[in-house]
Amino acid sequence: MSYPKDFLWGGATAAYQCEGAWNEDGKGLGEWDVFCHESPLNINHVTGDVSCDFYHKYKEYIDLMAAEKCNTYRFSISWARIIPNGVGEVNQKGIDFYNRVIDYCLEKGLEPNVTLFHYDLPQKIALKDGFANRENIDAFVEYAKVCFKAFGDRVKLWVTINEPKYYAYCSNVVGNYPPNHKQDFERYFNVVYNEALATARVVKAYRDMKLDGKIGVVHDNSNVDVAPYAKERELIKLRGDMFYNSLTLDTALKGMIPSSLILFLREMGVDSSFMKFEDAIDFANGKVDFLGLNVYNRFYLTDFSEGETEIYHNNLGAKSKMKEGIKLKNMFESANDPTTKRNLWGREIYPKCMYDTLKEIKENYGDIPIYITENGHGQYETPDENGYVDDQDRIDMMNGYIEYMYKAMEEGCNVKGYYAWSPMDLYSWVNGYEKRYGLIRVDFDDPNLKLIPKKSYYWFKDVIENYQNNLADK
Ligand code: BGP
Repeated sequence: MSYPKDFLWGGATAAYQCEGAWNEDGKGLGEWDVFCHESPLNINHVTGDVSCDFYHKYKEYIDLMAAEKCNTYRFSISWARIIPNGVGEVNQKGIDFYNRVIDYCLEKGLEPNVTLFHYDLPQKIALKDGFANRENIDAFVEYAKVCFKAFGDRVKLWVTINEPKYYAYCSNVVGNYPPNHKQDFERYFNVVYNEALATARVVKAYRDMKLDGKIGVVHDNSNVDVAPYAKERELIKLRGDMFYNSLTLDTALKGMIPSSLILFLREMGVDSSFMKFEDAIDFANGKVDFLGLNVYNRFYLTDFSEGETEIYHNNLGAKSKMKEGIKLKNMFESANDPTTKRNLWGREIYPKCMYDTLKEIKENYGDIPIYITENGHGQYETPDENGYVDDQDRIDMMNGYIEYMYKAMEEGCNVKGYYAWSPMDLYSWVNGYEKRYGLIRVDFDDPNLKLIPKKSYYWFKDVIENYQNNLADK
C-alpha cells in the first residue's frame, strides 16, 4: 500500500472565482467580466468584480491555509491579467501579483500548483472564437511560455487546462457559460479537441524550456456507470466514455486520439474536419506527467428512450427541481438512482465514484500519478450569530470521498495529493455566491469580507494531521 510521505494536502481556487480586482493594474477584460456584466443569461445577477478580493487579501487566505496545515495551494492565473489583449504586450503588474502570491505560498510552506486556464478567456480571444479557433492555440502557447519564464523557477506543478470537457460542455451544449451555445455538438467536440491539442503543445513547450517541474491536465471525473436494467450496457459505456472522457484522457495520457472517435462522431452526426492528420505528432510529443481529477460525481446512464436531445442543468438551486442530466438522441440518457442523494442543484452526491474512477484510470491508463485537484460540496449555509457555520454535511460528504480515495490507494492507485474545493467561499459559476463550497466562510456582506473558519476547516486540519501522524507511526 502506498501512502506517500510527500502527499499534498490543500485547497483549490480559480482566478475569476476569487481574485476580484477585475479592472485593476492593467488587467484586460475577460469573457466572464463581459458575461456577468452584460448577459441576460447571468440569471443570478452577480459578478466576480470583487468576490473574495484575493487580489488584495491573498496573505490572509494563505495564512489561514497554512494554519490549517495545508502544504499546497492550487490556483489559476488569469490570462487577461498577464496578457490583457490575449496576445502581445505583457502586463508587468500582473506578473508582479502572481510573483507575490507564489513567493508568499513558498514562505508559508505551500507548494504552488498553478493552472494556466480555468474557464476565463481574455475577451479579445473569446471574440476570435476562443478554443473553437485553432489560431488561438498559438496564443495560448505563447501565454503559457510567458508564465513558465516568469514563474517556472519556483512553480514545480503546472496544469494546462482545468476541465477541458466540462468547460466545452457548459459553453457549447448546456449554454450556461459564455459564449452560450446550446446543443452545438460540433463545437463541443471541436473545442475539446483543440483544448487537447493546446495541452499537448503547451506540454512540449514546457519540456523545451528544460524546467524541472511537472505538467499535467485536470479532467473533471466523469466515470460512466450504466444502470443495471439498461439493455445495451456495453454500448452505453463505450458511448458515454467517448462523449465525456476518451478524447481528453487518451490524448493526454496515451498521446493519441481515441481510435473509435471518428466513428463515434459520425454516429453523432458531427463533422470531424477540425481534426488534422498532422496533429498526431503534437499529441505524441505532448503526454502529461500527471493527471488532475476533479471528483464530484459520476455519469449514471441508461438506454436512450425517445424524443429529442435534451439537457438538464440547474443553476437555480432550491428554486428549481431540475436534476442534472442529459438525453442524447439515439445514444444514451441519464438514469435516476433514487437511492443516491443529490445536492440542491440536482447533482448526485456519490462518494464511491472516487474509488471507481481511480481504479478505472489505473486499469485503462496505468500508474500515472494522480492528484485529486478538486473535491467538495456546494450548499446553502446559515451561520450562527458569530458567523460560525456548522457544516457537518460537508464533512460527512468529503469524508466519504476521502475514505474511498484511501481504499483506492490501498489497492495500488498512485494518488499524490488531495485539494478541497474550496479553501474559502467564492463565486460559483452562474450560481453566484449562495452556493457555498468553502471551508472558511467569507462574509460577502461585510465591507472587509470577514473570514470565519467553519467546522470543516478544523476537520480538514485533523485529516491532514492524522495522515501525517499515521505516516510517522509506520
Ligand atoms: C468545477 C470547477 C470549479 C468549481 C467547481 C464547483 O467544475 O473546476 O471552478 O466551480 O466545479 O462547481 P460549481 O461552482 O459550478 O458548483
